[in-house]
Amino acid sequence: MRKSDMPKSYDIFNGDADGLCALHQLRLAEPREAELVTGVKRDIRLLARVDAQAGDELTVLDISMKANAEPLARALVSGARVRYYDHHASGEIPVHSALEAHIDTSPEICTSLIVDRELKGAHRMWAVVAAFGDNLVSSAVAAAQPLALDHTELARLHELGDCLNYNAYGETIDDLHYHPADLYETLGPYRDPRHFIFDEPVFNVLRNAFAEDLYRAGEIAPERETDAVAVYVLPDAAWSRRVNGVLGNRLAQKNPRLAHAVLVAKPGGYTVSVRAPVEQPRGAGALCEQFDSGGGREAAGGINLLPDTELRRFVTAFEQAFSA
Ligand SMILES: [Mn+2]
Repeated sequence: MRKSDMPKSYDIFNGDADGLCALHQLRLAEPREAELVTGVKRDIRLLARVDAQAGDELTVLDISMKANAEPLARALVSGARVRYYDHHASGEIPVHSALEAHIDTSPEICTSLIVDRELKGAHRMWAVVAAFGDNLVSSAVAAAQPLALDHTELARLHELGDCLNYNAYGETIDDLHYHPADLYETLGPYRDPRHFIFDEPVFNVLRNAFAEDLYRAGEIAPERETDAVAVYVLPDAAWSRRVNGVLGNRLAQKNPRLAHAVLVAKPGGYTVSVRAPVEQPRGAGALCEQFDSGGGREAAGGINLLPDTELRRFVTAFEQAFSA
């Protein structure tokens, strides 16, 4: 039991652009003091951190219900009320009078667009930022249509989405420039993201840091490159873990015919992300599944820990998988 019997509010959200902008829209429309529960982008088991009691109000954003099914059930049994907004695979949605679920798993939707729908577009521009951040470019452009923004404004919102998203990448909070809860707090005063872009120093810090990380990555020559594949190995450093997610996308866009593997060194081996060629997006998951702690989809896959001793085997299998 908690010491105080006063019911509490919790805002539980993914630390990426979509999670931040989803909560920001909600709290602009409906201000509320709440304890913030968030983390790095990959840290999605956030509900387990809340010790929910009867009367508590939980708002959950942009983390899969499937990955949080157990603590969700526990919270409902305890008598808490839960509002849940998300676009990831949900598993079975519990039927409970205290659960209000807004789940939409359509591929062109992100959580901020679901919240935007609820709020009837009241803070649409933040939903546009989030959709850009989640790499849903055509959804972002479509959502921005009624706002009649010019190209420069749209490009700036795109950049803000990328920067907010970039801040969430890392193995642990120590890798990040800002704790996502602190970054959320800096959004607070801004109803209009264009003012955040012009007035908020945090935006400049993120933009410069992002550019610097990308520059460092650009200095690294591929470890192996053929006319079908390219393998990059980044050092065991915070900047590598930050830029890793975005780097794969950038390389893939630049060389749509190549399959890319980006390895980041860590104690005992490497974290691996694989992207199949953009022009033929198949086989990434199947390749990664050949290794312990590996898996993924057709277009993209990963291996959590590739031991040093398996590096050669991986590079050979990678070349075989993607050579004609
Ligand atoms: Mn999302």
